[in-house]
Amino acid sequence: MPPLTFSPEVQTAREAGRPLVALESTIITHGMPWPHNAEVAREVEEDIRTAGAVPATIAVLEGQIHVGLTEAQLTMLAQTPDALKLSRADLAVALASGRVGATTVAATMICARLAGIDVFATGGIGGVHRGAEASFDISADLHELAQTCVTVVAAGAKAILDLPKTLEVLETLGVPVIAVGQADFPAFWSRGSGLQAPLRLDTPAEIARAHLMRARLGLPGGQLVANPIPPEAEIPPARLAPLIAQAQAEAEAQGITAKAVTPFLLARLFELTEGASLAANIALVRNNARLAAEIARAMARERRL
Ligand code: PSU
Ligand code: MN
Repeated sequence: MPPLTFSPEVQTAREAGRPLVALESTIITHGMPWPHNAEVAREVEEDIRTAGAVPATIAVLEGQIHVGLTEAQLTMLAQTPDALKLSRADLAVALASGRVGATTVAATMICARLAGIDVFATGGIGGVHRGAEASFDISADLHELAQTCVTVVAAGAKAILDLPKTLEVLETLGVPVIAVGQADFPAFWSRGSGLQAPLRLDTPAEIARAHLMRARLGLPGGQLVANPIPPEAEIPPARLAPLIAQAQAEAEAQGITAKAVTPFLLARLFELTEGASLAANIALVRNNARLAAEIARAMARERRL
């Protein structure tokens, strides 16, 4: 039996068969600065409740996968920047050694599947980093999407990445990349990337049916639902491009590698945009949470049909 601990709210929802939405915790510990991280974590949970589903923020504490965090656990985690950043490779070690760990997209997908949760909302997935042809830095999130049957709602992949290569790898791995409401693959802080998304669906019901159809076909893996940032919150790509290039050059000059790369780039962009990147990140996560709640509700309805 996997070491799962459900919060009282999630336990009650499970017993009542209510739709659940998983949330990750690396965005809290490594993606946003204190105290914004704690505020956002609470707001995102509330957005899901308002949209008629139940939030389950996932983290590793005291040898258990916690599915749903109490207010105290959430605040504690938000003030633990040295929590481990857990991907597929790290999950068992963190659990076996009783460490505090925040789950990335990959690890959250694994935990959500163990907990029977089909839908998960985050900001942006990890992907192929710029310069990956030399560094080999390709996020484990992509391989997880290929093997774990959870629908991940994100604003595309983070624009600090090489988006054309990220789409190529997702295609190779057989991951459905579904843009919502537009043809363009979203670029996290910006609505468009100039790259066509391979697939497009415009309603939560269609997305839910596609998830269930994959299971009926016996296909492993999940789907990436790429939901553009709301128009009023987006940062134009032309404003971001030089700042991303600068942050990237600094990361290389400082020898930042492996798990540290994404947190470094996000933190530098927060400084270089004077907080605008964080405001956009918050808006897009909340937007993804609302759509994920709709998809989870549609999934529950489709299952009853
Ligand atoms: N979305 C955000 N902020 C984040 C992340 C997602 O808005 O910080 C995290 C997720 O946990 C994702 C991770 O899995 O960034 C990617 O890390 P890497 O590039 O090291 O795989
Ligand atoms: Mn990486």
